[in-house]
Amino acid sequence: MTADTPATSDTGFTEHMALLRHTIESRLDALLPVASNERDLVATAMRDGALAPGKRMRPILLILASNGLGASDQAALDLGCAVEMVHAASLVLDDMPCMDNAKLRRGRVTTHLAYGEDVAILAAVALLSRAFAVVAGIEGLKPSIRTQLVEIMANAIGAHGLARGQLQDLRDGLHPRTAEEIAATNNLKTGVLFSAIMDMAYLISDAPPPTRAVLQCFALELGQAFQLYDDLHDHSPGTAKDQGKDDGKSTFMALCGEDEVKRRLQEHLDKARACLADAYAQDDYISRFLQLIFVKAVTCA
Ligand code: GRG
Repeated sequence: MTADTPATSDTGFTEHMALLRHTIESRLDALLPVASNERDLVATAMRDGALAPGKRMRPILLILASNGLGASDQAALDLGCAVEMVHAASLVLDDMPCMDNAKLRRGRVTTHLAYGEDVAILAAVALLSRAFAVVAGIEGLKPSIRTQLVEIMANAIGAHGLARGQLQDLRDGLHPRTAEEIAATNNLKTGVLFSAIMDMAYLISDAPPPTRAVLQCFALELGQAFQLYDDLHDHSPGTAKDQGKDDGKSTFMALCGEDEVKRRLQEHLDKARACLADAYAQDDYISRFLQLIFVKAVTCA
């Protein structure tokens, strides 16, 4: 996986991705509550936050990963939508004045600026609660699998997952950190949700047990790569969110500079690709999807 050849030259793949995004967004729309009247601001803000134009990387990855392991489409779709709701909740909270104090997200004004901080917090809580209800309601799964899926999602969000990563980022990020400390925070902020996604894909499929660890290894590498990519583009115009939010923070960009970040990014992408080759006899779509996400990421590695 390098950033040289955009996968968009393959129309079959491009059409498949467009259809997948459309399917995910329609299902997300159907799963989110509809505002009963104009004062129902929590439901409105939930919909705005979750349906705003994001990349849908997490649900797409979950669906591609589980399809490649022979899982049912419907379970993967609903799980993917639940994870997207969790992701949307995390973005709403991340943007709040007590955290990143952002004005722009997904090309739109942030939820707390549009609706107020009270509504933003409540919408994030309600998105999380809806996400768990969606997982609990997925049909055709053994109860023991459904319980594990709920547990995986809860652990990814909680005190040893995203919440911990966010606090480390907010507090420890203000002081100089070692590369290991930054990588550990990045893993918690970003990698744990990818780990949850790959574990969910494994659990709803018939993959052999050794595949599980390989998928986890892939998620770890992807999480590191994705956070480096995010840092690299902190000052890029046209990212549909505020620029320069990492200024003054101890990130890999501050510690090592752009060239080293690109080198590390390429290294993580290469390792991720090796894990994919291990887990899937024939992986086409996941690596091509990642190619789309990381295109233009590495120009000097
Ligand atoms: C309540 C779920 C929850 C978490 C509480 C606020 C918080 C703790 C965590 C925030 C963690 C965070 C914002 C991580 C950043 C992850 C990241 C790189 C987001 C950008 O993801 P993209 O580029 O965004 O996939 P789009 O908009 O395309 O979906």
